[in-house]
Amino acid sequence: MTIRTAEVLVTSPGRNFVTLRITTDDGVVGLGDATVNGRELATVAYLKEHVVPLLIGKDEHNIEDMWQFLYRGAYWRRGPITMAAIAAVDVALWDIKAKIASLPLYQLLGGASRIGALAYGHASGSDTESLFTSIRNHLDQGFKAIRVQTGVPGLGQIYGVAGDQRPGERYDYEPAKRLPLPAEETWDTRAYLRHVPTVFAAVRKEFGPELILLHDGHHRMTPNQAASLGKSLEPYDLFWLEDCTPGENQEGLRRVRSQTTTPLAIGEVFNTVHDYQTLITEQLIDYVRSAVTHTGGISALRKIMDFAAIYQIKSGFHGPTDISPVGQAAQLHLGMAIHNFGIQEYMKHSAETLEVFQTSYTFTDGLLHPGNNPGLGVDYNDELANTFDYTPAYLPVNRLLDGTVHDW
Ligand code: GCO
Ligand code: MG
Repeated sequence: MTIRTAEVLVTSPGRNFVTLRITTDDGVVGLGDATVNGRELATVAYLKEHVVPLLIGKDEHNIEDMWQFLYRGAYWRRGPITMAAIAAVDVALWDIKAKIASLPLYQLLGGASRIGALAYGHASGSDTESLFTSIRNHLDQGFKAIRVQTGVPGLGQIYGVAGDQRPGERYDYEPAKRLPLPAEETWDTRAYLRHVPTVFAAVRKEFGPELILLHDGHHRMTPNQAASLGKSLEPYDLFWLEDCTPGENQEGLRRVRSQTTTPLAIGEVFNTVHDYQTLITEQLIDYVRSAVTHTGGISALRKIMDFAAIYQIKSGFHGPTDISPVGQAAQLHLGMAIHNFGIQEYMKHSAETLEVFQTSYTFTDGLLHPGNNPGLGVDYNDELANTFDYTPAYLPVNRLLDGTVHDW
């Protein structure tokens, strides 16, 4: 049994996706996601030029050996492009293996540890009224856990805040814009720190103590500012405060941790277990935010989660719309199987995207269910995909009031 072909597919149903499709000589097809938002063609080149030629004729069953061959064999280690390319191969091979076994993938990872995966959606609003409308729309869709992002008085468009919603409207937030140059936003951390606790106070007052609430700081604070925000949010009982400070300064989290009991989540921009070493062994975080897509695939993220389990740290895999339905399905199967599952981010893909990628996963009563199709449960519609041409898009750039570039 060998790999016959490996194709790199690019489609853009409203936003760009990169997919690897591996086919065996028996005609079994596996899919993997290699989308790196705003840098898509880098993984396309990495896969086409440097990975695909290594796959042809290899035994599709030797997933771990293939992972090690691609990781160690590159000599140049880590980084989002390398690890997304390896992830695409890893996930496609897991998809093939499960299809050959005629089982949904989570069965090969140990079987179901729960009835479904608790998922959180993204609510936002430029002011309290529009935020409440957005929260109500999420509750109407069945969400039991909701991320809350808000505009800050005096600042314009900022991270995480979509256009204001009307009742019943679908949340549609995609920060990467199809512009020749990145959009630029303005940021003021002091204004943000003053405003955010007042918003959570209002949300708790309106929606009560039970609703699970999350918030993303998106790497914009120093450890000291993050500690102060964590403390001021304690009365509102957050499920987590995410990326309160850039995670590559792992030691900086000691300061935050010693000052606040607000749970912390980090890791959406990490790509290996080494990025987590201090954070996990010193229990400086509560949730691992990595996506299967950006962390070398199911094989590698499984190892991170087993390592984290020893320290009572749980999963909160990154699931915005820039993780394709293939990547989302992969982490849903992993989340079903591991014991230390925490929550799954779930920003619904657009209708067009879900016609290109037909998924077996469903969302009911706040939980995601992977479905019973063999493998990942995702089919790729070539004919439709080919009608959506790649269009360059950039994530925004942030500047402080004096023009200094800041974390976005
Ligand atoms: C999240 C993330 C995303 C990122 C996006 C960048 O928590 O979902 O922070 O919103 O900004 O993935 O491409
Ligand atoms: Mg985030």
